[in-house]
Amino acid sequence: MTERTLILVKPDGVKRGLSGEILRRIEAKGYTLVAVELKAATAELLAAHYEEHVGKPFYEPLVEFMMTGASLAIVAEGDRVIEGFRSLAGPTDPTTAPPGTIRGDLGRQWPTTVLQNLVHGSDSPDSAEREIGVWFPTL
Ligand code: IDP
Ligand code: MG
Repeated sequence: MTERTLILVKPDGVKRGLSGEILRRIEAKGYTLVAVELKAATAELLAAHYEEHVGKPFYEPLVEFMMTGASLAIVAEGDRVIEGFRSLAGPTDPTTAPPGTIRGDLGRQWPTTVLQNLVHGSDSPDSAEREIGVWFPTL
């Protein structure tokens, strides 16, 4: 089923100049880019985006990290793209994410203890719809 997902190249990825490489992998897989925008997230935007993590021990450091620079917000479309991009991204911890994945090939949780793992991808159709609305209110 054709669906849409919200992908972020997080500030670590943008700063390291990996936006192009990550877009390349999304396109090489065959997904269509619907929207791409470099955007500096506010605390309010991040509270809406990371709704399910508010109150967790890593929430404050995560928001601080996500405000250290702009993120590249992407809406991609394709058959099972939600699941497919999470597979391209790899597991949350970049140190143990398998080679071949974005996090496994390009990330290594450095230089802080917060998981700077390069990308975000929506994890369900409901999250995708909410997150697309948060980053692209006009879509
Ligand atoms: P996901 O991005 O793989 O879906 P989530 O569990 O949704 O992982 O966590 C959201 C983000 O919060 C992660 O991508 C990572 O940046 C950060 N994070 C998750 N767990 C931890 C943790 O235990 N310590 C620090 N940061 C974490
Ligand atoms: Mg998540």
